[in-house]
Amino acid sequence: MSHDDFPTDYPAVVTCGLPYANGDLHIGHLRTYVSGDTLARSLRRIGQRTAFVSGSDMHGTPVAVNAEKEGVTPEEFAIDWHEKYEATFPEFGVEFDNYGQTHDETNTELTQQFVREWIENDHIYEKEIQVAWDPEVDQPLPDRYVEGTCPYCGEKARGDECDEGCQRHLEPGEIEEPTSTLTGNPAEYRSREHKFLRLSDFQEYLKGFLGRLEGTDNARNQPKEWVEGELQDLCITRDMDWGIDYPESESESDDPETSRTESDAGKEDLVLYVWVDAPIEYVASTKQYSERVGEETFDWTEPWRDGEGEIVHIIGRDIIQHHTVFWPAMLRGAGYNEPRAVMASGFVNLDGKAFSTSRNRAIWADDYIDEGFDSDLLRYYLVTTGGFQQDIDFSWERFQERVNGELVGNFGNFVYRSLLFAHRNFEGTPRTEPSEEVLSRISEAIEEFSTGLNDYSLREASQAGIRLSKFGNEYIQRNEPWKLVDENEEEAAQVIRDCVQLAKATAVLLEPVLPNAAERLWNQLGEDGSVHNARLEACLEAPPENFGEPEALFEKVEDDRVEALNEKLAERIDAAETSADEGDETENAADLEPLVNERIGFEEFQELDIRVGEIEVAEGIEGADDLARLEVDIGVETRQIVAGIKRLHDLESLPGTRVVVLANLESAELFGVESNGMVLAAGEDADLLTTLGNSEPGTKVR
Ligand code: B3M
Ligand code: ZN
Repeated sequence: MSHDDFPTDYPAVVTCGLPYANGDLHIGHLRTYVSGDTLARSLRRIGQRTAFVSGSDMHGTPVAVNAEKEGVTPEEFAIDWHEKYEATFPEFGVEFDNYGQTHDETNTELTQQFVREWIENDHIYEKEIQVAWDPEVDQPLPDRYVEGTCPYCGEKARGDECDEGCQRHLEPGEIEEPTSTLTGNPAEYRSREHKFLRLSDFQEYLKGFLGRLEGTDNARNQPKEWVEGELQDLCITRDMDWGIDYPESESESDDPETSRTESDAGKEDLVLYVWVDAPIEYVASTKQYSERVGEETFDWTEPWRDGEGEIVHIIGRDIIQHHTVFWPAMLRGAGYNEPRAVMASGFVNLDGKAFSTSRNRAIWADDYIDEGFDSDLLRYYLVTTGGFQQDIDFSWERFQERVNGELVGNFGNFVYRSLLFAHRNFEGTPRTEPSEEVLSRISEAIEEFSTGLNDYSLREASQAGIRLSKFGNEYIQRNEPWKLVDENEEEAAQVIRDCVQLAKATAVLLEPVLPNAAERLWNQLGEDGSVHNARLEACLEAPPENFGEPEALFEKVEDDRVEALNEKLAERIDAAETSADEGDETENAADLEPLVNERIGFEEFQELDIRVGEIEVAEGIEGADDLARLEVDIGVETRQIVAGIKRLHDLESLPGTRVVVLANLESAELFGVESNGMVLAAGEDADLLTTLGNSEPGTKVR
């Protein structure tokens, strides 16, 4: 790999985290896939040879548990979902070069080869460990078959992941107070032999690797503390029969007659941990792509093993540890190349709260498509709302605002008026050269696009085209071609020539995020071929001389539509809640903390110095998953306050927000940052308290 700017001389591989083949996709999942697709398209725009691959994650307890609920085999269950995903991604313009699945032959073989390499390189050992066991059904409880408490942060955790807390991977036996998800019984422990990958062999390597790693800050920084401390070895086998078999050693597997099959007795229930074969699918999927297009076009061994290449992983922020610690060690241990970058995205919330698939509180991929919206609109929202690492909020109001403001009002409006004017007055592109001013503004946009891309900021790269169309609108407004047509036709021709060039440039620049609209625009311009194959240089090349009457690129989202969408959503959530409540009527009341019975006197209350404040600065604290550093103006002075809101709020949108601050709380130091006061917030979601009127900062709360 190089650390040169893109485009480089080597082939790139862009991957997206594999979705577990176990249920419907929602727009939170889509954020990763749309971003991966946008990145791959962007790299191609600048001339980087790129393979874009992923696949379905078929194994592991996330699949087995859900299959069991449905009463089907994990294989049948996973295949159904895999086929569903294969059909869904293209509906959102997500066009993988190869979309495989972890249970196929390519991945099975490759995974077993990886493990053999580790064995050969002496990175594997066997150890007896205590695994959770359900005494009632007399079976082992791997991963999601147990729930309990995270030993690191104390949050509720399930099996192998602290999904609601610190997001750390948990090794078998680590979860505290484990209970079986099969029967609800407290789990017991049994000893079993398991295989381990000695991660400590890679400690020094990983430290160096993290120093080289590119991508988003969260992926580069969060793992540092994990590799500084003692590295726990990774248990790579599980007591299950759904998965890829732990491979025989070379000598035993030489004879195909004796090689193990799923039905073999003895160790039949020991398969590889899902996190072993899942990332190897990145390689397997690239291999399948090579096999399909031919090695002359794309040789998978070049980026992955025998040559050089630019491997970029796009994932959700909950699987950073797997991609920046386990995976590089796995690659290294088998003699493969390391990734160049990991981009870890934040989650998508709904009206400020996390999606809850069990409560049907989500925007499902299918529902979006059924509404008949162009997938470009959602792509635009997902890629350009907030920074990549931040959690972003989805609401139909904001969706409407972004679509109507930026896509209809700015981009759509600019190209429509330009092309319509050009068509009516010049039957297409006026026969003159574009002006220097416009050419240099386009070059600037090209530069912004490349810089954004090289900074791994898809939002910045995408905004280059949007800013260019904004410039276009101002350019038209300033030059008033509708007046010039009668007064000075030559000047009018110049202005319109410039606008048509700008329109063409926006098509190329916005193709990665808005592939459908860009193609429509390309066709309206009378261009040959497809905008999907156009390079950035095309922004500066002359458009065809003739084209027909344009059509609006986007439709406005009307208020009553938003109302209807909100109603549908609320009905759906209500219905899910009612059915959940029927199952457990006391749940809601039980969710609330009991009232405190002891009363306090008014004087005691008066000792609290509570003030109105205004957030001036909000930024994440490096290395801390949840903490943000705020500067809050409390009238008399500006306070630095540390608040646990990093993951729960879009920090960029906070400056200017009025909050309520407990000013005389004793100071404390968190992650090396001094905190002077407390910003008051409600509940687990840290819903920030604010004022109803606009009380000035410093006003005392009584
Ligand atoms: N299947 C899904 C997740 O944990 C998991 C990703 C695998 S990526 C190699 O988000
Ligand atoms: Zn935790």
